[in-house]
Amino acid sequence: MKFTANIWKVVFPGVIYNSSGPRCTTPDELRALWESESSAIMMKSCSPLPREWNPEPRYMEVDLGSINSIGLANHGYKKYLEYAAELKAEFPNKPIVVSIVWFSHVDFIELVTAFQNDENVDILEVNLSCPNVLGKPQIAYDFEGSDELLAKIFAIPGEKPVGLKLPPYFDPVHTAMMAEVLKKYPISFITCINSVGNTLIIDPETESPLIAPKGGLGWLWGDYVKPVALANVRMFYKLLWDRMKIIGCGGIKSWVDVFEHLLAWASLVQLGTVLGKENTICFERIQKEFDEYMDKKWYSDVNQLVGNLKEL
Ligand code: RRO
Repeated sequence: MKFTANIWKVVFPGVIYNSSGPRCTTPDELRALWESESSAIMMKSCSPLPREWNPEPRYMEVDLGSINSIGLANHGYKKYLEYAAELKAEFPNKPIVVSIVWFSHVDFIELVTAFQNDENVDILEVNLSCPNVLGKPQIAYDFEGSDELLAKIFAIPGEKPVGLKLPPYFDPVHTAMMAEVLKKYPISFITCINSVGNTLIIDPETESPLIAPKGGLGWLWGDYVKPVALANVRMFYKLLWDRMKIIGCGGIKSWVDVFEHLLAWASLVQLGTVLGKENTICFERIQKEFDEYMDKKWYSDVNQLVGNLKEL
């Protein structure tokens, strides 16, 4: 049995799709996602103008995940409007989700307005957790700044669901402070979590960091971050369960990770590192494994599962 999901009126044919991460930047990569079992097409976070990739090596896989400093490389939002039109014409049944990054309030307003007015885009995910203006914290770690920005974003007219990609919070007090801000706006969903930032992996053979940019400091994904992601899904569930959905992201590479994220309260999940490692075949594999397990457990409705973690 395959569960479906929805975010407002947008229906997802399954609960598993890609994160704004590996393999979703170029038209070929997006086409491959359309042709896969991914239940939506999430595009790479985009900015007003195209941005170049950071110097290589900028993305490295290790046994327990991956580290990246891609540098918000993307083709600029106007190209993603074009890609959305091409793909939607050919494959109308999968939701198209755009991801928007922040440099200034003006940029965000331009992009949100353009995507809200575009007929091919279904959902907007605003990335509040990317490195932004030099010397300032990530916007989602600045609660007052997030509030000001969200007031502007949610003043923009539009029918499409708008959600937020959040960084991990490591202190429940911070999670609660952010939840108070989020409660003020008609946010459709939050995606928990973006990568764990500013980490360092060293290769003892070469005595060097694995990646080149920023002296080797990069963003961590994969097995390393799953417990952090689950804790964030669960903490926000307790604060926001009656207001918005949560999309789980972090360390999902098999059916059991999907299962755990849903138990914590995710309604949908996104795949990142595993998509980088296995390519789009991972959707078919994980979906099949997950469906089989659901049948084995006699679950027939996703709501029998979502949020039903049996706390001790
Ligand atoms: O492009 C990146 O370096 C990047 C982004 Br925008 C993000 O949101 N998360 C990440 O791990 N890398």
